[in-house]
Amino acid sequence: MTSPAFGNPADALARARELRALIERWNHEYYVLDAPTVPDAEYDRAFRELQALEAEHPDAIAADSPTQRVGAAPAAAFGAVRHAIPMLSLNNAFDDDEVLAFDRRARELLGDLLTGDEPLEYCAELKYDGLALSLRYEQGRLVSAATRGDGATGEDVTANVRTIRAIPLRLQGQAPALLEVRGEALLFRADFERLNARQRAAGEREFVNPRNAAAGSLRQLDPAVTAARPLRFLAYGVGELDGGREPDTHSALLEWLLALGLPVGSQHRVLRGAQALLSFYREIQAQRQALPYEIDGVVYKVNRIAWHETLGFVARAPRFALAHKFPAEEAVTDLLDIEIQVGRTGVLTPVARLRPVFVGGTTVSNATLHNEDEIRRKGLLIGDAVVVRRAGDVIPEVLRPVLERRPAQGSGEFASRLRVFEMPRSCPVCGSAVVREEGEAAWRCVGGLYCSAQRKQALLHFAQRRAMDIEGLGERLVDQLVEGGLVRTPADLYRLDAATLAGLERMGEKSAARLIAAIERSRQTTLERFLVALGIRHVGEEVARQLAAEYHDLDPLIAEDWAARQAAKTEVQKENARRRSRAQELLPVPLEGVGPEITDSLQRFFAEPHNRQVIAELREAGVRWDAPRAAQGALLAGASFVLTGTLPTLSREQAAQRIRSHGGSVSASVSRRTTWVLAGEAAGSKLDKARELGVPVIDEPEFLRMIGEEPE
Ligand code: D41
Repeated sequence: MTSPAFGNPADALARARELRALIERWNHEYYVLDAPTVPDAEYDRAFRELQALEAEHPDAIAADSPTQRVGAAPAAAFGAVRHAIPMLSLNNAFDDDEVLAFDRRARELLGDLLTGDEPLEYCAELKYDGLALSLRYEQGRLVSAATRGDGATGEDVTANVRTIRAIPLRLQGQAPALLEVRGEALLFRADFERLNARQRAAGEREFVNPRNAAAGSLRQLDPAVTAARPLRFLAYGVGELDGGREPDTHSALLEWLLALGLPVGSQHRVLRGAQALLSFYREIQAQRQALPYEIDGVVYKVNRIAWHETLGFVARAPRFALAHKFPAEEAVTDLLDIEIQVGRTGVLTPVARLRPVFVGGTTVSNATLHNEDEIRRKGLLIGDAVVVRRAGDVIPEVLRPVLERRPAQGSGEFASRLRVFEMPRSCPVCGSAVVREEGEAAWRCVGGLYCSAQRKQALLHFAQRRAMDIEGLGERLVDQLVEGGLVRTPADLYRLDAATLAGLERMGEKSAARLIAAIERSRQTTLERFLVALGIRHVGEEVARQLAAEYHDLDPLIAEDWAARQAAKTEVQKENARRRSRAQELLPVPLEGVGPEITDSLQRFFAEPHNRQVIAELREAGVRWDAPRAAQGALLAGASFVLTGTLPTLSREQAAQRIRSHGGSVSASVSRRTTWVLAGEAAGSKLDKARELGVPVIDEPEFLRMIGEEPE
């Protein structure tokens, strides 16, 4: 982390003073009040900036600077406990190079203890994101418990720890006369969710994350409150030990603690060499979200305990261990603006425009805010500093404003810099009215296909893979087609020519020709896909499948009296209820999965003349689907196909669809029963198998001619 360079020592001093005041306040909020106002990453950044400043200007270091101690003094409410052996901190690594340097240094220091270039053995474990605790067992009984505090002195939390069921009051088996166990107190995710639900129900303040909830639960003045909190503990080491023999390796130590009845994380592993550590890191990172508790990295420890002393310490951190941290999942940035996106069905979605920020391993600059209630619930103002979270592959989320960054209300700065978000009273794209329907969170533009935003989204929906599958018709192209007035409805797509397309931005003749070919191919589809493509509200793939299976063709769907159909269905359901109570045989329910919301939507869609017009135009343009069963062409009836390799123009799905629509079937492997193998580029073992069994092999052009289509 870089600090702004302060050439002028007076500026450096002022900045250092400012940072110290900030950090002290955050420490107090975090350690004493259990109510942090900034994410850890923000704290770390300020801390490192102060460290860097003090390194550049040693005269700027004050004896009471937060950099001169670790952690915080114990709260006065709990008795102080001096740790007989200090609880050290861990050095952090944020990238691979730091891990390699750690390994190199350890090997150098161990020198002759290692033979030749044999790799150093480590025990790797998870870095639990909790609160460090020390537990003292005398003659196998729990006698005291203390928090880490500043490493030298912690708080006596014995009464509270005794209420934690995850911590044994008596050890099992051969316990030593004195054993000080060190580990982390934490809350599992599921327990945290339940705890917050309970807090909510009781009208109490919710916790920001499991770690703060764990800290808050442990540092309760009333042990009865701690007892009601589902705290856990995971052991990772030993402090004082008397009257027992410490195992030779850290991995054996963990096994020993487990045998004594202490909870130990299940993921520790013995590894040799730095590359193995890096693989472990990546493996755990991939599993991170699936773990029952939060971790913020992994920890590597030289496995042979006798070598820990040889390696020694730097400041307050041992040289035998290293914490390899994951990228922070939360960061603070500015909410620059809230813009409105209009979706396919006209829903107005507020989207946060953020000052780009690196979080969870990527740069985030936008995040959906869902709807206006969500913005109000979170209390966000445009111009706020906000906490952004991106965990794993989950979409980024704006969690909350950093209230302490907000100037006092009423001051001039407040008025000029911060703005309350207002949902627009008309569509920002087309100017049509917006309505909020009863029981819905979203505002909707009533402009329909008059609204160019909805038109664009409708076209993208029409062309998507699950619908008409027009490859290459992406967002940028649709923008140009709609804005240039070239395309208004999906039917217009079938009137485009290559010359027009080639004139568009980022379009060469080749890509124009490819797109035209893709549009051509999409004419042959299935009723199910066509129904999905129309974008009728509530009609997705599953509903489309049911409708296609029941109606076989579009005209009876258009002609259907959906209200009557729904009424008839309700009658059948009532009749069935009567029959059920009399244990009689039930009648089949028509369109089982198609409820009134869907039939209403179908009724409304097909009643709209514009929609019927577009459907008619699409049919005129040659869009067709597999004919109703009775009249189905039996070109490939009874033929069994196997597809292999990449075909020149058809996707696998498109080829399979054509085979099925002509009465053939597709199977995964070649056997004597296979009629044809349809092979493309880079065909593999299936092709060999076909040759072996003498199954005829055809290519795409042959296939297309077979079903009466013209190859390109
Ligand atoms: O999971 C952890 N948070 C963790 C913390 C761990 N797995 N191992 C640790 N090992 C140590 C040493 C090597 C110094 C005994 C630690 C910590 N320390 C630690 N926790 C809080 C400060 C230091």
